[in-house]
Amino acid sequence: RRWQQPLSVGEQVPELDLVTYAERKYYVPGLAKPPLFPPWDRGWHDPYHRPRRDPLLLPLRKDRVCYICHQLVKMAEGVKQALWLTKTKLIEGLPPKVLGIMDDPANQLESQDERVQNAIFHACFWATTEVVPRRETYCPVLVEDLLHLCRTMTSKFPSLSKRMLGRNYRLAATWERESVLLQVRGLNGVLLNAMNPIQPVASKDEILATENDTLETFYPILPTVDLQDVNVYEEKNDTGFRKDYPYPHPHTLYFMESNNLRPLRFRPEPLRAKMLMFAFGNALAKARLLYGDEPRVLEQPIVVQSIGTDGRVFQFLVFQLNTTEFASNDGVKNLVWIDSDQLMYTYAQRIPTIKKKVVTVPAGIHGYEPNTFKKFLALYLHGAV
Ligand SMILES: *[C@@H]1O[C@H](CO)[C@@H](O)[C@H](O)[C@H]1NC(C)=O
Ligand SMILES: *[C@@H]1O[C@H](CO)[C@@H](O)[C@H](O)[C@H]1NC(C)=O
Ligand SMILES: CC(=O)N[C@H]1CO[C@H](CO)[C@@H](O)[C@@H]1O
Repeated sequence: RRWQQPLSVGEQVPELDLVTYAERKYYVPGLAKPPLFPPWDRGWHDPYHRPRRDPLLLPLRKDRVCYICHQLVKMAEGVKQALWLTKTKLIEGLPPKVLGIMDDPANQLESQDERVQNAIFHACFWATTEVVPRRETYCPVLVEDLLHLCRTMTSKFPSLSKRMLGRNYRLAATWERESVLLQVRGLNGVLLNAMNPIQPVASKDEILATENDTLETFYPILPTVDLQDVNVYEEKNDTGFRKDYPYPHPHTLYFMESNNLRPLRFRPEPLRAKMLMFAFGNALAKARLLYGDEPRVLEQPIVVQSIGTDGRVFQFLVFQLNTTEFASNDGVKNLVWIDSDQLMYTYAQRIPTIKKKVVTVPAGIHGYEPNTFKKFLALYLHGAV
């Protein structure tokens, strides 16, 4: 507790002396309670007895609350809430440019489906000896394998070699939405960086057409619900990479929701919201670096993509930051294309189900969906073909 001088009788009536038991060092009935003593200073730094710091006196303490979105925040209203916070317009499905890359047979691997199925087999069956493979093992392995398949396109498109995967980097982006201070912070997915930025996906007309769009609200619920409110924070904008990093442009952000425990794992809707918040955060941090802190409509929009998966269901997202004016609801909006709930396969079974000596469900992968990997590859190739 901070040292306070309690009000004592002696102060009020000067001719009376307050007799306390301070000198006796123990409680004596009839004598007054001594005032609190000033905190004792040891005179040297003892790491085992560090004095507790008063949260009200911390140097970064501010009166204004900041709402923080970090990697564990599950937003109750999902994508709708993220759209409001980032002033973004949602378009279902992937942008035509990406669909064009996807449908071009020149952008496919040789014997693609076989290799993708091998990757699934590897992740689910061959990389582990467990009878029922754990999500924690097979989900990251599957994403690694798929990325490896994507990388084999480098011989065809040499500019793919100018990419780098970044892990465990820490992001910070601050913005103000309708007088609410917000931040996206901390660790997030695996980020693929590129030497060259992705060109804008939406044309000028499409961007201007968003001017008259209104953002959906969810009135009785606050837009900041479930975000962490803090008073001790720094208003920081940081891409998480040094200024001279040779791969300065964020390209695609991969989220692997591989927690084995279902309550801890993100369901598809909160996962999409998280993907949108962090794609936005990466784009905003980049925009602050390029164009400064002033809110403005960007001449050259910034595009960041994101892919989230739990090892079976994939979510694809393309985000375009066209404005950093978040204070008002009018004017140009940012754009996001989301293709949700794409199955790569329905289920994988290691041991066949046998009933009455008849194999009812054979072992292997069931319900393989070739289009999902095509989308995965198209997002990877975006910006290089
Ligand atoms: C937006 O609405 C205003 C007024 O209603 C109109 O003048 C303007 O042309 C509209 N803009 C677009 C892009 O539709
Ligand atoms: C980060 O951006 C916010 C919002 O524009 C600004 O208030 C803050 O000063 C910036 N911080 C730094 C360190 O540039
Ligand atoms: C590249 C691009 O289309 N940028 C546009 C973003 O939106 C503003 C405002 O409509 C335009 O001025 C930019 O040209």
